[in-house]
Amino acid sequence: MIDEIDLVKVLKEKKISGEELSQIFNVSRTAIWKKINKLKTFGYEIKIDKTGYKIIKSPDKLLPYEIIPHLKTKFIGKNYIYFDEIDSTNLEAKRQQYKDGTVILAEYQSAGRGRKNRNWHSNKYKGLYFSIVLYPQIEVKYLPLFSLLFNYSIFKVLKKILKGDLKIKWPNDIYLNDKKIAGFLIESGIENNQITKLIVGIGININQTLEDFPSDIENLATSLLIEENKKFKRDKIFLKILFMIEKDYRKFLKEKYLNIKDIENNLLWKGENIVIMENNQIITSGKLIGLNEDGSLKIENSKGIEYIYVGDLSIRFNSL
Ligand code: BTX
Repeated sequence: MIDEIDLVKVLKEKKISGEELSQIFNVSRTAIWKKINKLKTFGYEIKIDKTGYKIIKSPDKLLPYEIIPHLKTKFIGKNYIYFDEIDSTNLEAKRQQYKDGTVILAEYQSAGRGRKNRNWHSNKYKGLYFSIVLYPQIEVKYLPLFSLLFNYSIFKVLKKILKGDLKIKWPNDIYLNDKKIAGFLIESGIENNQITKLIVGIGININQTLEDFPSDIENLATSLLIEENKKFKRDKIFLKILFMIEKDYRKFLKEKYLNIKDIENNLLWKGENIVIMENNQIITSGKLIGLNEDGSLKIENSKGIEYIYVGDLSIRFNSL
C-alpha cells in the first residue's frame, strides 16, 4: 500500500525516479505510475521526464495531502474526511458515527444549511465549508456558550489577518465591514442533561467575487477577497482555525469558563437599537447592552433589562 500523503510529500521535495519511488514504497513501478495519474486527476501538475517525477504545482484544493501533514492539533482533524462535493457536511456528520475530532470538509455543498433549515450558499474552491464532530460530555447548561466559543476562535484567527472592521454577531455569525462572512450551525446530541455530541458546522466566504453571490444575498454577504482586495490561502486559514478551535475547546472543557467580556468587546451593534426576530416576527427590541455570563444577549428597553436566548438580530434604524 502506498501512503499517498507520503508520496505527495516526496514528490514535492525533489525530482525522483520511478525506480527510487518503487523502492521507497515497496511497490511496482506500475503501481507508482497509477498513483501519479491519480494525483494528476486531482489537479497536481507533475513534471515527468526520463529522469523522474516532480510535483511543480499543487491544486488550490483542501485535499488531505495538503492538510494532514501540516496539522498542529492533537486530535481535531486527525481524522480528515474530504469531499469534492456533498449535500451538507453537517448531514454527513450525522449519517455516520465519526470519532471525536473528525473534520469533514467539502469544496462545494449542494444543500448547505443554515439555522432553521435556511440555505447556506457555497462556491466551489472559494470558501471553507466544514463540520467538526465532538463528544464533550459536559452539562447542557453550557450549550449556548459553545456558539460563542467557536465564533470567537474563528474571529481571533481572522482578526490577525484582516484590516477591515471584524465583528461577532450574536449568536453565530461573523461580520466584516457590516456584511456576513461566516456562519455556524451547531447541532447537539443530549442525554441525561449532558451534551454527548456536537456537530460544529462552519461556513466562511474567502475568495468569492461579487458575481459569485446570488442576488438574494448580494447585499448581505461578502468575502475576505471582496473586502480586502486580495486572494487568501484557504489552507493556511483552515489550519489556523482548527488549531485555535482545539486550543479554546480544550481550555473550555477544563475550566468550564469563557471570558465573555473579550467577546462582548467585539460584538456587532453594541450600544445600538436592535430588533430580535423569530420566524420573521419581531419578538422584542431594545438597546444592545452586551452578553450575560450564560451566553444570552442583554438588551435594555422600557421593561428594563431583557435576556435573549434565541432569535435573529437586525438593526433598528431610527426611522423604524
Ligand atoms: P444562518 O441561518 O444564520 O444564515 C443563513 C442565511 O444567511 C441565509 O438565509 C441567507 O440569507 C444568508 N446566506 C446564505 N449563504 C450565505 C453565505 N455564503 N454568506 C453569507 N450569507 C449567506 C448560518 O446560518 C450557518 C451557516 C453554516 C454553514 C456551514 S457550511 C458547513 C456546514 N454544513 C452545512 O450544511 N452548514 C454548515
